[in-house]
Amino acid sequence: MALHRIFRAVIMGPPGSGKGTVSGRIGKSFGLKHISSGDILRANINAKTELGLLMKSCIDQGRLAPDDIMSRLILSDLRALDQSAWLLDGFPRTVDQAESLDEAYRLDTVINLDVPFQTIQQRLTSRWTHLPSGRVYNIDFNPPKVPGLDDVTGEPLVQRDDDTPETVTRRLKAYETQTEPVLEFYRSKGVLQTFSGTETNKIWPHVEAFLHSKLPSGGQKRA
Ligand code: G5P
Ligand code: MG
Repeated sequence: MALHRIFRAVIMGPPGSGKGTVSGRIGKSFGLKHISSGDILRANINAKTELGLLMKSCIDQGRLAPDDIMSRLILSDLRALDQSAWLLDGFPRTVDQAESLDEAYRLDTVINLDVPFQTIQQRLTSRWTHLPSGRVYNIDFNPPKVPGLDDVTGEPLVQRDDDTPETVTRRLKAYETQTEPVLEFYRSKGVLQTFSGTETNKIWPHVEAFLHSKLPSGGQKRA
């Protein structure tokens, strides 16, 4: 890869596989800008924007938002980023969305977190989120320093409305039927890199080593 090219990557994996957690580490180590479609939607819901009001019931029920809305939203955010290297989390989630992204950008890699469904269910019901930043905690895995408060800002943490056991089951079903085909889309393009495991701390060193091989120069780091 030419060193001057802007690095563009996607992170995929079922709900709760650790996309947000791993993206935070990638952001810190490699300076890629983390764009999470779920965080963007939740920020809109929180701010009661027209989009947020429209999407709330969809998300709360564990269903995917419509492709045309999501593609327009994310592609316009990416255009605004201009020359920054980025990591997309939660988009694309359907083959239709993957095709829209493909028309606009060439990806350097797609990191796929392959975590068994059995591992996931319990993680999500004990997740706490700082909505403004998207930082995630877990009562067992990475608890906040002060219970209920974000480590960085001290603001309150909340539980996501779609982290109930029934909704998590629906989200996993949507992943199986609508998102898994996207893995094949990227496999056929030769950019899919899969990391399997049940613990983020064991998966992370492999992701880190892989990205070091793709981004060898410190000059590639972006703040
Ligand atoms: P999101 O926001 O994209 P999901 O469902 O894809 O949501 P989610 O739930 O955000 O994914 P994640 O980011 O993969 O999960 O995982 P995470 O938050 O890092 O980790 C989950 C929990 O496990 C955390 O508490 C973390 O601390 C803990 N954890 C991590 N690693 C470990 C470990 O090793 N051990 C343990 N014990 N715990 C660990 O999308 C939400 C909704 O928005 C809509 C859809 O309705 C979607 O359902 N949406 C879209 N709709 C259409 N198209 C799109 N492109 C859309 N994007 C979003
Ligand atoms: Mg997430």
